[in-house]
Amino acid sequence: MIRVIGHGQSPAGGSEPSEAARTVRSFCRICTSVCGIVVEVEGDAVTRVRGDREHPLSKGYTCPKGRALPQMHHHPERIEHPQLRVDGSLCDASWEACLDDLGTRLKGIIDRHGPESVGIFFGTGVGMDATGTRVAEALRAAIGTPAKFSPLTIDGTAKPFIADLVGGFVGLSGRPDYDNVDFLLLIGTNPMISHGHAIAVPNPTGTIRDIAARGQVWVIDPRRTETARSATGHLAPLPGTDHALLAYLVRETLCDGIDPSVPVQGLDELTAAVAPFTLEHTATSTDLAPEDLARLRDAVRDTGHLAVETGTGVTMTADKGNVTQWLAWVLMILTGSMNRRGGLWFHPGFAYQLESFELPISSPDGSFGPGPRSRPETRSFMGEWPCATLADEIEAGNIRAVLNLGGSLLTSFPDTAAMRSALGRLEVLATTEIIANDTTALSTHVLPTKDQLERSDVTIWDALSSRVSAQHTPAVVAPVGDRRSMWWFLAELGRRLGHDVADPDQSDDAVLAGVTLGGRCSFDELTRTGWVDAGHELPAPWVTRHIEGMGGWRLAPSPLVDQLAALRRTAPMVLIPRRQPRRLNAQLDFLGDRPDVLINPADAAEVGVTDGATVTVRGAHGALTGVAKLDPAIRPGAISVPHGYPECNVNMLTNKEDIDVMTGMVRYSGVPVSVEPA
Ligand SMILES: Nc1nc2c(c(=O)[nH]1)N[C@H]1C(S)=C(S)[C@@H](COP(=O)(O)OP(=O)(O)OC[C@H]3O[C@@H](n4cnc5c(=O)[nH]c(N)nc54)[C@H](O)[C@@H]3O)O[C@H]1N2
Ligand SMILES: Nc1nc2c(c(=O)[nH]1)N[C@H]1C(S)=C(S)[C@@H](COP(=O)(O)OP(=O)(O)OC[C@H]3O[C@@H](n4cnc5c(=O)[nH]c(N)nc54)[C@H](O)[C@@H]3O)O[C@H]1N2
Ligand code: SF4
Ligand SMILES: [Mo]
Repeated sequence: MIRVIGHGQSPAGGSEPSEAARTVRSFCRICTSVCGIVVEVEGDAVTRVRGDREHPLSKGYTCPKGRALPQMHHHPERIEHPQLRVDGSLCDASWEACLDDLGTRLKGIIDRHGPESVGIFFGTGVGMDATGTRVAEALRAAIGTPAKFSPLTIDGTAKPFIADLVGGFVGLSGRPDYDNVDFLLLIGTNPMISHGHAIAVPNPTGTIRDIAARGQVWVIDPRRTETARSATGHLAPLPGTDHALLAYLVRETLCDGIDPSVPVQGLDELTAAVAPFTLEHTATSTDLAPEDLARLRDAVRDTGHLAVETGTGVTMTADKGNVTQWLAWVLMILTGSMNRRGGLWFHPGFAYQLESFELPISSPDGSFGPGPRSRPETRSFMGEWPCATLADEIEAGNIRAVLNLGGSLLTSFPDTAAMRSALGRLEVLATTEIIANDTTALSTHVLPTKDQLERSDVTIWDALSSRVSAQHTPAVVAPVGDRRSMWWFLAELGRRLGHDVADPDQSDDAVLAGVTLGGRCSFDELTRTGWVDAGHELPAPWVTRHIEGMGGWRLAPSPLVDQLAALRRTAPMVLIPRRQPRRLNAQLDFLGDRPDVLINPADAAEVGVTDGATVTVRGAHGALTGVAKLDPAIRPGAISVPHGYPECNVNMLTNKEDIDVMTGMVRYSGVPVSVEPA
């Protein structure tokens, strides 16, 4: 069923739009919740963003980040003109001069060193730009470089990896049936602040409170988070021990007997793999009281069906992320919660329409390709090289040019010192940006692209959306200065390299019309209505068909069984990540969130640190200085520092060698550190 909802330029109930002051309906593209917004504009000034009460999905909800779009647009450091590095300094230049220089240099590099000498980072800034992403992918393919990088390997490979191994298809994107679930187990995710990891949880406060009111919400997190405070249960294990907690629950579920109607394979291997995880063993490894673990087990036993959702607190623990995500899926499979109401549903994609064809069945060993030469222990996964290898590939002289499409490389990649030194060696570092930062300061070419209010757009990551739906927005304001569309820049660059990836003379809307909607609706219909919802069936026959065709869910893929058996203990003091309400990664710095170093009062007392004191946090290769906040809400042994700050840069503590050998995922949680007064 396709439902369309009206989408006017001026929301009903608003005053008549005048030339000077007008309101435009749009949707926020800061995060994947894609809330409906109403943007107030006076002349060139964006004066206010508020929630669109008539929006079918968000119904007026927004968060402080979306409401900060006017300040983002009017940021004092916004980039309005192309810049070219001449004699060591960045100078304003024309697009023509920048493109010609960049084209000539890239062509020379490719001629001398081959296509793999060009690395491309698909950062968060291109991730919500539909035409930018599409044309960037076309240009990457035309150049023929395998050196593609994206937040996939700094955010969480575990989710698609487990879909591939256990579900037999990397594109199985599971999401709790938030509307109907009665038992929600959240592990290492704080949706109240993040609005979900990878998949969107719009209006998380309402969603979590509703579930807690009708059933149970349990949060597993070393910190008593905003979400934990609204939950019915919270356990704070040692960081990096969630796999043990889940293995215990799986072991108990197996002892109780499982739903015989669910097709599975590998039951004996699974039973053997979780056998060591008795109550006593698990209580010791997680540092949880046996009574608390038993309480959770009883709650799971009583509920029948449940949904388990994980976040970066799981996916960022490198090797442990895979086994934890695996056991989370296994718990849902064994309780018959997969592909059913009140459990987990799988997004068919609005454009991709996974239900319309026979899904290929992947290898139980994982689908990998060759990795970069400088790091022979790594492989490519989903067509990408691990972010952890970029610095080494540059140092080895294999990568000589980087196209950084909306990325904050110095704050988001591991090992800041190594990254800074590697980026400095590049012949070309071309960055498309909207606001100057420490990465643009190192770049050879800075290309100012349209921000989200300056471009028409459609939603592209439809499998991350909470509905099977698509949205469209017109451009709200004209681009400032010389800003151009990301796609246009890439098309012009392509032309200079001899590739026809898009006609640069087209309009934005012509390119947007070519972004596939998979035939669920026409582009005209979407621009007219703004929002199209295709709905979904639960259970979904396409999932049932695929799993049966595979011979049942693969409960015990051998790479995971081996990883579980080989896991080592976490260090006594570790760094864990956290998101903040008024920031997105390195963005929205003007909203005032601070990089407080959260430390348990008992840990602080042991090392002589007081509240508000300046502390040094030391990792394997570097240290950072920050302000300690003594916080009883964080458990002993864990230090929480957010990322995205150029000065107090948490990636001074991370290590590009410390990765999951299966997927190349960086360890950003459970990083061994020590703390001392500065
Ligand atoms: N230690 C540690 N490191 C981490 C993390 C962690 O928790 N700990 N988290 C990781 C995660 S989950 C992620 S996703 C990555 C994020 O890594 P990045 O994608 O590098 O992070 P952002 O800071 O979001 O950078 C996006 C950049 O795009 C720019 N931008 C915004 N809108 C636009 C636009 O419309 N067009 C263009 N051209 N640019 C735009 C912004 O100004 C910003 O500089 O960082 C990772 N790094
Ligand atoms: N406001 C805001 N929203 C965001 C972002 C942002 O920067 N700000 N970033 C966006 C991005 S790029 C992403 S990837 C998502 C991430 O979304 P989430 O994964 O929900 O991110 P966090 O809110 O950091 O939640 C991770 C939680 O894991 C806990 N944790 C750390 N280590 C462990 C562990 O070993 N075990 C367990 N059980 N828990 C652990 C942390 O204490 C933290 O509460 O958020 C997105 N949304
Ligand atoms: S939750 Fe906030 S940042 Fe995300 S789309 Fe909605 S308003 Fe934008
Ligand atoms: Mo992320």
